Amino acid sequence: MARKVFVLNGPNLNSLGKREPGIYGGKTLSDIETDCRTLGNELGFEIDFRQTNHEGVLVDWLQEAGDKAVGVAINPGAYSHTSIALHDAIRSIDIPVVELHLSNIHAREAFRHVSMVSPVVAGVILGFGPNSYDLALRALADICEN
Ligand code: CA2
Repeated sequence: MARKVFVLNGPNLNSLGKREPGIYGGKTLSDIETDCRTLGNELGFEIDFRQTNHEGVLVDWLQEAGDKAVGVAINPGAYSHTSIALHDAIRSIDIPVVELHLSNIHAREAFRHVSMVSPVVAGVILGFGPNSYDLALRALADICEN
């Protein structure tokens, strides 16, 4: 049976592909979901791909992943920079979590330079556009092998 991996997406990522392609790339979130499913098949993962604009929903999904999944790839969107609740939720689960970002948050506004979740994740992938999702899944596959 394929191992379940949650791919979680935070606020405004549902607008991808509609505006700001120069920063985030031209793909929609639906395009990225399709790519994740294709790669998931290759890696032996069953992908559960979700997006919400609500912080508490991300907390609920992280807790759910702790019970059902072998790992999580998460783009927490702007909550990366503010959310102690996400930090605590990630700390509370015993599976690897990879944080990812489409853009290089360190090359942007100062308020994006800090991530509240980075200290409690297995690793961070950023700046590769939609390919950051691909790299995050490959990182999880590597972690789950060892
Ligand atoms: O680079 C990333 O993946 C981010 O997590 C994306 C977030 C941003 O707040 C983070 O600092 C970095 C933004 C999500 C998408 O926002 C859009 C805004 C306008 C049009 C399309 C998407």
